[in-house]
Formats: sequence, structure tokens, C-alpha cells
Amino acid sequence: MQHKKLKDFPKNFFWGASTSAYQVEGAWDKDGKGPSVIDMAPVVPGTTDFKVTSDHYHHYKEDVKLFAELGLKAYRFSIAWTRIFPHGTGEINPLGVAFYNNLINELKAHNIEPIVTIYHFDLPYALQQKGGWSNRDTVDAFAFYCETLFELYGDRVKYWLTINEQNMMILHGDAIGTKSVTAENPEKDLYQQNHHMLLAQAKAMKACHEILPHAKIGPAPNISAIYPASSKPEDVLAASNCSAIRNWLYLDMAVYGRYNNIAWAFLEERNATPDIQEGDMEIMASAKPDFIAFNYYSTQTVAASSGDASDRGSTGDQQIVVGEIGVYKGASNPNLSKNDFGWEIDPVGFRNTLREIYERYALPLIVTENGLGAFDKVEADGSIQDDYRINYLQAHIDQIQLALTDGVDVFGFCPWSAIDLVSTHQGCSKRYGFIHVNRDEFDLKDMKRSKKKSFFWYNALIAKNGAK
Ligand code: BGP
Repeated sequence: MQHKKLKDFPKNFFWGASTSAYQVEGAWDKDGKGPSVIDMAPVVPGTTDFKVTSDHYHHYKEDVKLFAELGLKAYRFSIAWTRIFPHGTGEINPLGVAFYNNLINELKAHNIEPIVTIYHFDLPYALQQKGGWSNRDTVDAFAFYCETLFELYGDRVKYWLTINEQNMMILHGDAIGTKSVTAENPEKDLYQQNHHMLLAQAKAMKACHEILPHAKIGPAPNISAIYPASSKPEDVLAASNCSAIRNWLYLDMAVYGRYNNIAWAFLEERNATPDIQEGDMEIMASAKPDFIAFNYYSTQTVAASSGDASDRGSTGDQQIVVGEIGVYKGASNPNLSKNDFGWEIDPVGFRNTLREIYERYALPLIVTENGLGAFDKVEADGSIQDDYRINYLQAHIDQIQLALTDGVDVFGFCPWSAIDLVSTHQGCSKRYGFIHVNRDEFDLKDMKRSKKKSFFWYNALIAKNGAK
């Protein structure tokens, strides 16, 4: 649809930016914090670990001041479960509680709306040792953790996100470093974990509404429109399969409280349907999100399955299709360029994705991640000329405006990332931030913060509320 006149961004649009605890905070074992699965996972050779990252834990005041200078209206960050409950459950850690109290207060003092992700990949290791998400007790541990957060911070935090990219943990857990499944039926175990997370999310949404009637809560999967590799009907069917398994399984459950039929058929075929206990589906059906948060980096393209192991390929990276034997296989899209890490760049696909989600669920949307990972270069004068990042973000923001004009209700955009941090599996040389952090992969240097060119660009854009 070609619009003659574009709608303006809404007046109180959340121009924000995102981070996650384990990727930005550092201080991995400070002040009583317990280890998470990420802390205990092997480090990808050639990349830094997550012990210090950007040391935001010690720099949070300076960082929030910079976020305010950037003009952020909202800041999306995650709480490290292991700072609050070092062992996942049991004794609360007052120093961990204090850190987030301070951070939230600092944000509020600068008029920045805190948007809190409850869980972003970093399950407490103590829970993992008892089976992690395969163990149903983790559902209760999560529900208790959520209730604790609502009680602790609910007087100041209005926007809550349940679980970051549950779908990526399931489909790309190897790359992210979160996957742990039993040997005898790994797929069933994986989807049992998935069921437990869906149930945990439902309990979190219900508890939030009970404890904080004025707060809003939603899921935060990674959603992308899926293209067929050609107009061959078999390819179109493969795209529909992929979309059900990658996207709608998660949102259908969050919004409607039911298993998507195509995803369920896929699980049946593989003898991987989860065990569902009595009452689970009632809880799922009665839990309702107030909005949908989603992360978007790229679209995915798939072709009809060849029916053998050749369906599975690639690196397993979050944005590169792995393929499912007999269901679909990854294909590359000749119409799109790629970033330095092989992720396809597709701003128009972003508009498609926004439209598809809104048409399906009719809930307000907030984009909680979008951005360009790149090897930034510090010039002799200290500046960082990240025009490639500006171009990427501007192109995606343009598509939000088109989607708004299409009638999609979008209330915020929080690109990844507010400040440089450590990538899930590609180290800290893959940078995303508006703010540069002076450290290398293995040399922590002085951690000095500096503003990239994109910082000034985003600041000007926010000041004009996205208008050109
Ligand atoms: C998403 C995650 C983030 C973030 C981002 C960029 O999948 O939610 O935690 O890291 O992707 O990915 P990466 O760090 O792999 O470059």
C-alpha cells in the first residue's frame, strides 16, 4: 500500500533502547550474585566471557545520565534472577535487590520509563542443576521470582516483559548457550521445557494483574515474517510450517492460551508433544497479555523440505534458519543484503512483520530489539562514524511509520543496544550500541564511554518524535 500521507508517531511514543543483564552488567559474582547457566557455559573460543562485559553494574549512574542525554524516553533492561535469588529460590539477596532499586530510581529521576525483562537467557545455575526447565519445579520458582519482583519494584515499574526470546532458546539454544536436553528423547525434552516456560509465563501474567492492577505485561519473542523461497506451493507450505513453529506457537499460547495446530502436528509427528498436567491449559487460557513485545532483526526465507538431513544446515545462529527435517529448510533471499555476520537486512520485512502480528492478535506492539551488529572503528580523533547503523535504524523506523499508517498500534521502539555490550556468542567486537565502551575482546582497557555518531542522530530523531 502506498500512502499519500503518513501518520505521525504517537505523542508519547517510547523512543527507547535495550540491554540485558548478563550482557551489560558484568560483576558476575559480586555482592552475593549466584551463577547463572551463562556464567557456567563454555565460552566460545576467540570471544570474551561474561564476567565483566561493560561493567554497567559499577557504571550505571554514568550510563543512565548518558541515556538521558541521548533523549531516551524508555530503557528496556533485564533483571538477573541470580542477583535477587542467588540459588533461583530461597533466600533473597538484599544487595541484588538494592542494585535494581538504585537503577530504577536513577531512571525515574531522569524521566526514563523502565521496561523490565524478567528473564533474559540467564537461568540460575542452581535450578539448572536440578533439571532446569525440564523440571516442573522451575515453573514455581519462576512464578515466585516474578511475584517478588512485582512486590519489590511494582510501585515504579509499569511495563514488564516475561521471557526474552523463548522461541530462540528453543530453536537456537545451542548458539545462545542455553540448551541442555536429555539424550533419550531430546526433542520431547526440549518441548517439555517449552511447555514449562509457557506455563511459567502464564503464571507471571496472572500474578502481575493480581498484584499490580495498573501494570502491563507481555511476552517478548523474536518474531519475523517468513518468506517462501519461490512461489512454488510446496515452498509456501514450508513457510507456513516455519512460521507456525517459530512464531505463532509462542504468540498463540501467550494470547489465546492454546497450542498452534500446525506446531502441535509437528510435535506429534516427532513424538515430542509435552506432558500437559490437568489445569495447565486453564491457566494458559486465563492469562492475558496487555501488549506484545517482540524483537526483530531480519526476515527468514525457507524452501520445501528435501526430507533428509540436508534440511538442517547453517550455523544455528538466531537469525539464520536451521531447518527441520521433513518440514522446511533454510534458503537465502537474493533480494536482501547481509550484515557482517550473515544476517539479512530487511526493513520492508519489518513492516510485514508488524502488520502480521497486529492483524493476528490486535494487541498494542512494542519493538524491544532491532539493530545492527558491526565492527566499529574508532577514528584518530576518537569519533565513531557508524553511518551503517544509522542507515539500518532509520530504514526500520521509516517502516514503523508506514505500519502505523497501515493502522498498526505500535507504542515503542527500543533498539539493541543502548550501549555496547557482549553479543550472545560473537564477543564484544560485534557492537550494537549508541555509546561506545572502550574495551577489546581480551583487554578491558578503561571502559570509557563515548558517543558514536548514531548517538547524535538518535537524539535528534527523538527530539522531533521521529519526524523528518
Ligand atoms: C537477540 C537477543 C539479545 C541480543 C541480540 C543480538 O537474540 O535477545 O540478547 O544479543 O539478539 O544478538 P547477538 O548478541 O547474537 O549478536
